[in-house]
Amino acid sequence: MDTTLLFNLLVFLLSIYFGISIKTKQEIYTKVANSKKTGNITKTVSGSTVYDCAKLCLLNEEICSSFNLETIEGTDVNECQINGADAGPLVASALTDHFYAERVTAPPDCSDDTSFSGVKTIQLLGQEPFNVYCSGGCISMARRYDGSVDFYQGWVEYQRGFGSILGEHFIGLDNLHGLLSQGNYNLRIDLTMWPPQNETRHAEYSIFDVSDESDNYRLTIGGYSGDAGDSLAFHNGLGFTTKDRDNDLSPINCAIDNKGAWWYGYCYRSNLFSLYSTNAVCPAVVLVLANVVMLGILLGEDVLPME
Ligand SMILES: [Ca+2]
Repeated sequence: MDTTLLFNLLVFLLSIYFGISIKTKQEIYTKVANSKKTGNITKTVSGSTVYDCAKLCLLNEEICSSFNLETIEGTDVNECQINGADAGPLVASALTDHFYAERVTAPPDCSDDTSFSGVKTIQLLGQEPFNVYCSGGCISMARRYDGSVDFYQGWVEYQRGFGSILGEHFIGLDNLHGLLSQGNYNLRIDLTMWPPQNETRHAEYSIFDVSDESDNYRLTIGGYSGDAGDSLAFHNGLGFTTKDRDNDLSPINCAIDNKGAWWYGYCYRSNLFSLYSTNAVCPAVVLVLANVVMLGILLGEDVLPME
């Protein structure tokens, strides 16, 4: 059976869950790759992420003018090295990136203005600014409502994001990972059934994280609430699979077999980036069975035929 998506409106929104200390100082750290500063290292902390190290620098301004993040040779462990004002010049270093502070020119998400709806430029730590769609303080992660954008895309397209910010789009896995690394965000998914029902349901998750490329953008999902049913729990802990990058648990490529891209396992309970059926209606059989399988339908589970 071809993939069935019994919804005509699909919106993913990210809302900030806790405050972010990094952004409150309105500073951002710009990366100089493969470089380091030696001398006047006022503090070192092993096992740091770039965000941990930036926070440490912000909280210790009197001893921090910039910092190195060095990968300890032969491991994937990073060491944060805080440089004071008297550190030496930048020198080349294969295992180290250097970060220096600049004033933030754009906010890190949409939470600064919950009344604003529209396109906003945001900027993540050490990255170039990019545009997102804000709504009620939330960031739009993805939106589908007319099938105008092809979501059957490859790995690179999913990494970078695609579509139109004002129309159908996906924010991109790298942007998503960067956003979620800033703090704790909620994920909210709004679904609308095809005519004639036009009913809406939503699923909200208080635990949502996506790891980086080296870990195949692994999904962490939990803390469900809502009335759409929890069809994402099945996908917790799984890597992302596209038609040209198979990270699923099946001997076949689930993305090819189901014409989508998702955190597939063997293979899915939800498949929201699969084919979009235009001009579809819910067939009568759905009305009859809706009470039984509605939860699955609303998260795009492949349980019923479609006209
Ligand atoms: Ca496979």
